[in-house]
Amino acid sequence: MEKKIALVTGATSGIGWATAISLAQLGYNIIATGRRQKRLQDLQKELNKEGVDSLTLTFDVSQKDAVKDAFATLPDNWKKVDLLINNAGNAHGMDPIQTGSLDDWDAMMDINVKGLLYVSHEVIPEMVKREKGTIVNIGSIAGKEVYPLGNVYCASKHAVDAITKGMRLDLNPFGIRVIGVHPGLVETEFSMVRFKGDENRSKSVYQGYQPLTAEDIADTIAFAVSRPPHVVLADIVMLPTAQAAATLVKKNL
Ligand code: NDP
Ligand code: 8X3
Repeated sequence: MEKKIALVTGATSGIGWATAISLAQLGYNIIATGRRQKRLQDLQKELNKEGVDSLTLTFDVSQKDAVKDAFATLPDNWKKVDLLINNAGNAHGMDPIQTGSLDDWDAMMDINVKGLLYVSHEVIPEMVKREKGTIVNIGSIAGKEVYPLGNVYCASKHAVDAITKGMRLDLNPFGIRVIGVHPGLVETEFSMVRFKGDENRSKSVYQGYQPLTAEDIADTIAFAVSRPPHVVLADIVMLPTAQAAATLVKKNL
């Protein structure tokens, strides 16, 4: 039987990288995307070790035309994506609304929300035609709660939650499974991006307790997508045990 194809956005680090590896271990051929080409090449070497075929696409999800152009380069035998992991995204800054940066706000809405839509727009029509497929959207605890200084990041992830629900409704006639995965604190490059390379501030986010790892999230995604076709784990909120809510984390400092 032909191998299924999974497309993972934001596969150059963190949750996306770990998910690409986990899905390869499940036997999927992988389309890995991101902006950092060298990282994609490194990932491809790891995927080769898993014995699957892979292909990389280097583009910025927030650039509508770049997304279209990248998908247009897909060879015919890679066009039928069985599993889409909409993971690319980040927080940019953490400021009160009255002093927030317009560039940060643009980045979060353009990447986390519009980028997810642009990629989905390229993938979903083929799933609809074939009346099958699975979509996993990576939201966040920030899409379930709003926390101080989280304002626009939380808004972007609430939008991801709404889009996930909307996809599930609209794609219901076609038997397409739509899964929302909403992690709490996961130690990745996320905080380095949010705090613009401030290593001390980034490290402190994960100190005094055991955060989730990217592999924890990847394991859960692999579990969810490998349920029988009649089962959808529609909405998964996943926290470190030390975290009870977005801002309540039991730390031993
Ligand atoms: P990382 O910073 O480690 O990874 C982010 C990924 O997104 C990278 O591969 C990056 O690739 C990609 N990305 C960012 N901007 C763009 C862009 N404009 N175009 C294309 N790709 C882009 O963070 P995580 O792995 O933690 O984050 C993955 C997802 O998980 C995000 O949606 C995040 O919001 C969400 N999340 C993270 C949590 C956490 O605590 N870490 C908790 C809850 C949700 P590149 O830079 O190469 O383009
Ligand atoms: C990332 C987790 O708590 O920083 O989405 O919003 S949090």
